[in-house]
Amino acid sequence: MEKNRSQLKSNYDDQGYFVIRNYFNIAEISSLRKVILTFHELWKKDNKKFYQEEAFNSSLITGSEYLAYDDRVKLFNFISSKKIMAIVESVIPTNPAFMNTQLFFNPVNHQQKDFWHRDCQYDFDIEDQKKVIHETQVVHLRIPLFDELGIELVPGTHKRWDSDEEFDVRQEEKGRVSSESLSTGNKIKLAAGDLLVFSADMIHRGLYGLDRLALDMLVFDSAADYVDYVDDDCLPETSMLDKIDDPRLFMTTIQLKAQG
Ligand SMILES: O=C(O)CCC(=O)C(=O)O
Repeated sequence: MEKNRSQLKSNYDDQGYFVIRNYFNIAEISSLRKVILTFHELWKKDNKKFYQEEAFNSSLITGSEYLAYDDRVKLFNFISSKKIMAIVESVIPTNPAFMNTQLFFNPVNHQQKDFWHRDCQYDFDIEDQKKVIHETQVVHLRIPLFDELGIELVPGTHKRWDSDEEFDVRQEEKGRVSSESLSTGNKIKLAAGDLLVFSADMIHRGLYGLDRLALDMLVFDSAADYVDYVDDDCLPETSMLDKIDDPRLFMTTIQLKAQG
C-alpha cells in the first residue's frame, strides 16, 4: 500500500487527479445508493421548481434536513471508512478535514449544457484565481452510483493558469461559451464502483448523460483556510461520534470550528 500511496500522491501532484477502477464492490455501492436515493427523492420533492428549472446538484447530503439519524450514521461511516481514508490520506497525509458532500445529477432542463470551470472562480476574481491555484486546494472524491459519462478535466491545470483558449471558454470571453469543447480536455468515463479524485480548482466539467448520480465528498488540508465553508449541520451530532468507527475526518473539522 505504501508504494501505491506514493504513486497516487505523485499522480495527483503532477496531473491534479487519479482514477481507481472498481474500488468499491457491489454491496458497498448498493448500500450507499439506497441512502443517497432516499435523500435525492426527498430533496427533489422539496426543491421542485429549482430541480425542474436549473439544478444539476444538491449539497449537504449528510445534513439533518432529509436523512434520518441512522442513515446519516451509515453515510458518515462510509465517508470515513478505511477504504476512503486510505485514499484521503494518500493525498492529504496529515489532518485531512471533512468539508461537505454534493450530489450531481442530470439537469431536467435539456437546454443546460455541461460547463467548464474552476471551483475557485465563484469566490475569487481573476487576479486572485491566479494566486489561489498555487495554494492548497479542496480535494473532490467522486463516487458514481451508476455508470456515467463522468468528468472532463484538463490535466495539470491545478498548478498552471489557463491557456487563451481555456480562459476564453471558461470565462465566456470573445464570444466563446463555457460548454464548448477544449482541445486540452480529457474525458474520464466512470462506472459505478470507480473512484475519481481530483482538485476542485483544476479546469473541469461534469458530463451530463446516462443515469448520472454521483456523490462527491469534499475534503481539505486542515492547515488551509477552508473551515468557514463548512456548514455545521453537515457534521455528525455529538451522539453520533461513538457510532462512527473512525470519526477523525469529522473531528478535525469540529476542532477547527471550535478554534474559530
Ligand atoms: O458534475 C458536475 O456537474 C460538475 C462537477 C463539479 O464541478 C465538481 O465536482 O466540482
